[in-house]
Amino acid sequence: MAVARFLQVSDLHLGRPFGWLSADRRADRRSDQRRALERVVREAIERGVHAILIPGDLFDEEGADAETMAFALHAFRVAGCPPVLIAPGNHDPYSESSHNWSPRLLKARGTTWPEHVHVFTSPEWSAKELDALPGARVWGRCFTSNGLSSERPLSAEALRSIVPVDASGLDLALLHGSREGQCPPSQNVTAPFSDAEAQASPFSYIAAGHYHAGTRLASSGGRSGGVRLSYAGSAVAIDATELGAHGALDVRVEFGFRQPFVEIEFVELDRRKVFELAADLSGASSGEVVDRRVMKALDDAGVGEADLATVRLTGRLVRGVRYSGPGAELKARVFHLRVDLRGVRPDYDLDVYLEKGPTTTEDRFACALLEKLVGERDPEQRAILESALYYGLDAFRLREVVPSYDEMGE
Ligand SMILES: [Mn+2]
Repeated sequence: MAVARFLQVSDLHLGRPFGWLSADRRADRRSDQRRALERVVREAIERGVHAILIPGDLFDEEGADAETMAFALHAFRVAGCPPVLIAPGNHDPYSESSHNWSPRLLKARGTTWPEHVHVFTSPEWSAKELDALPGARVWGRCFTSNGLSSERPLSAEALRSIVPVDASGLDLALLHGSREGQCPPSQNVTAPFSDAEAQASPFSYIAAGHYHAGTRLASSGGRSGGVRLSYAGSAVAIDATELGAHGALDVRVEFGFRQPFVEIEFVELDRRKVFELAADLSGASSGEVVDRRVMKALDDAGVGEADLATVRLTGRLVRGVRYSGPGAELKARVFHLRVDLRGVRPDYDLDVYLEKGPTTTEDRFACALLEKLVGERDPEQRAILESALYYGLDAFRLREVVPSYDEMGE
């Protein structure tokens, strides 16, 4: 019996601009991504894995900037780094004209991927054998454009040419695509496959990329036992919706004696965590009190200084209290804070306008918008009308309008 060991990491999105972070934080986050990849190489060496598996989206886009490319091309040039197998995804597809992958274009710039880095350059499945692991084959396929693909990479047709060597042999796959029924709301379906297709495939284990949240599929028999497929998720969180911990997977496979058995262990890579919290500002008598409520929500949830948080405020803002976003002390509490005020409503008694009928300009304005609101069913249109109503009333009552009923960040 042999034990094969791999480190699976994907969706690093190196070179991401991080425009949603404040300008002085973007470089830090890009540096976090690079540290994560360096850590992958270190962990791979320390754990003695047979290969690093990267099922797609190592880069954020096809023509990565020079600094990102220089880093990536050197990241694996570390003594003792095991073979690295890369299956380009929809963000960093392979083509002859790709500045990330094309050997010809890289050579023209006087560089190349190291010998031990293998890039799958065909959209058809092809295999790579590992010298240190006789009897094992790692299969991969690549994206060739960044358009969404409806091709089914695990259909019987796509897998026709793959014939397992023997029942105790090991066939692994690197697959960038979408497990049906599991697509996060912020992502697109591309290269779709069903759980049934994954279970029926000739692969003992499928290292999947594309989804930024980690998920796994247990084997229901067939070619292997244990875990049949898993997504490591993004190596570091790419946006504020990617909650929780992010990292790689240590994949261990017993094979060669009986049917392969697969176990995985999560390896945390992101030094920051992403949180989404709620806080009620009802009764807060000043902006500082609102900040303290947000601060308490952060404390209660155990948010660290290095972390990122979205805090959704709810409740009714006391009349006359202005809140135009977090103050300096609160901003300094975390790496990134976004305060969402869309759930906040001011303390205006709207029924009064409808009861007494319009007599002043303010009344006529309020009644006109309230009537529109009553007739509107679309939630987005309702939200716009509501904001317009409250901003208008602010203008009449407080003689000023500050952004309060929208989203606010650092
Ligand atoms: Mn992708």
